[in-house]
Amino acid sequence: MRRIRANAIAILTVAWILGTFYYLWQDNKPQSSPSSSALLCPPQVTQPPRAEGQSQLLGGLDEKAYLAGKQLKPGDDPYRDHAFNLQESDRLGSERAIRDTRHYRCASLNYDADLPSTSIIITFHNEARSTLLRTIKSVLMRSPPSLIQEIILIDDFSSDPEDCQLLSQIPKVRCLRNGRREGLIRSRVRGANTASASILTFLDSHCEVNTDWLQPMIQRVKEDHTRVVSPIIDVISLDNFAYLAASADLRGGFDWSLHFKWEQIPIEQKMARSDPTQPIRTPVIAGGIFVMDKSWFNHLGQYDTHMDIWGGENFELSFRVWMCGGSLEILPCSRVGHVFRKRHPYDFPEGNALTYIKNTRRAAEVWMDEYKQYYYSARPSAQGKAFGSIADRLTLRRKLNCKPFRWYMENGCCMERWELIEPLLRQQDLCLAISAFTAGSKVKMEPCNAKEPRQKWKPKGTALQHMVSGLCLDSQTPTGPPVITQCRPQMASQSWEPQIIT
Ligand code: LR7
Ligand code: MN
Repeated sequence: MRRIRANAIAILTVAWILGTFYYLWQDNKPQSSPSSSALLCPPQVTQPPRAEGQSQLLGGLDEKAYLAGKQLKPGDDPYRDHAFNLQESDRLGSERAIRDTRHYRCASLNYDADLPSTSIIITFHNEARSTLLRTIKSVLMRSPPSLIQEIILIDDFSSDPEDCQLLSQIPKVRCLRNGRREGLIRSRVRGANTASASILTFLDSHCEVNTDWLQPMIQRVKEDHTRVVSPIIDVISLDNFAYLAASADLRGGFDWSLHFKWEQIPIEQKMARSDPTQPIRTPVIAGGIFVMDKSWFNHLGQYDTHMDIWGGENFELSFRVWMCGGSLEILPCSRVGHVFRKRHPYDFPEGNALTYIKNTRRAAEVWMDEYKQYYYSARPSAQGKAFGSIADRLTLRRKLNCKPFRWYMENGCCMERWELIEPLLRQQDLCLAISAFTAGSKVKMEPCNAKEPRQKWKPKGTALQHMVSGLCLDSQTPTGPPVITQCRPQMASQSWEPQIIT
């Protein structure tokens, strides 16, 4: 009898432990997993509004006529004009249900009842009618109406001026048309300058916002106006327009050529994240979809309006926000879909490469201090290319009393660290090399080559010694570029924080 009771207790204990584990596992399981949850909880789908609401949403705009006004002709390449499958986009119509891709715990969060309203700013250049209308409609469908002060469209001198006029018939929508092609940076500034709400929300012209996308972002900015926040950006397939959930473990990053990329959240931060609804601090934002307090946007100097067409403004804004007293975060409970493309469907009047170089050079020259040398090593073609005057932006930086780039690099939020894989000191594909074998010589980045004597280093206490010259890496002053000097490992300027490589 006692034996049986002991067994029963043991079985119950095991069952209880298994049950606990199962519960915890369920809790962490990505909601998108279709298999085990299929029977109990059908995937949540964000429904379009009921039929009677639809006509009101668009006011005077005759949607059918608008969409029919520009359609693919039989035999045309559906990818030609927009670098996505226009036929599929048109076929979808202006609204559709999309899956609620948030972690299920997001649905039970509460937001203040008195959140401030926002001006939505969307700039476009020759956007397809169906994608642009879906962007606008998804905002009207999936945002609490009281939070949408207005939707400001900036038509960046698209070939057809009619789109702007027609879309202005939609309630809350205003459309401004540029008299010449300005690019997305100056267009956004124009939009921000006419916005009447205290909070700005930027969107690309081919997005679909998801359930409760706006409240988490406005809440964070309301609590602290120096926060600049963005959603997790889901993927809308450029081929079949399927709405796909993006990973919730990514943040923004870049390489030294100032090329944006998504990167995994560092492992120690990931382990520390017990609550999947919490914000993720990010070194940079992708650039197109974010919410920012309007006076903070203005205080920080809006954008660098000498940047043209496309590119680089996301780094410039991100560096500036961190270095001048703000912060950047991604909010996992806010989801917005975006059509990611493989090429630009529009022309760059000065050429794509030159424009990107001009814009990123401006960002590097104004914000990156001695680290700009890494940019030039990674992008040698940038040297000598025109980038205009940066005097105004340097004055701005001084006036705002912004921290050095070194601070940005060292405060955890940044790039992959240096790796000493003897004898190379590498960061991705580039290695640290001395420029000459004499004391005082500068160091630079170049493609790794383990046979190159100028690239060979070894640790010497907390210092790093160049093997051939015997000199040590020295940061001199915080603002000057690093050099090699006589080894004095006890000196702070020669002391480098170790990192264990496994
Ligand atoms: O001359 C132009 N004028 C414009 O108004 C060129 C573009 N545009 C508009 C365009 O119609 C679109 O609405 O500007 C917006 C962005 O242009 P895209 O969609 O061609 O850019 P992208 O999605 O490839 O680029 C990302 O990086 C850009 C760098 O300048 C901008 O910051 C984009 O807003 C940004 N998009 C996103 O962050 C969405 C997520 C993608 C990622 C990563
Ligand atoms: Mn885009």
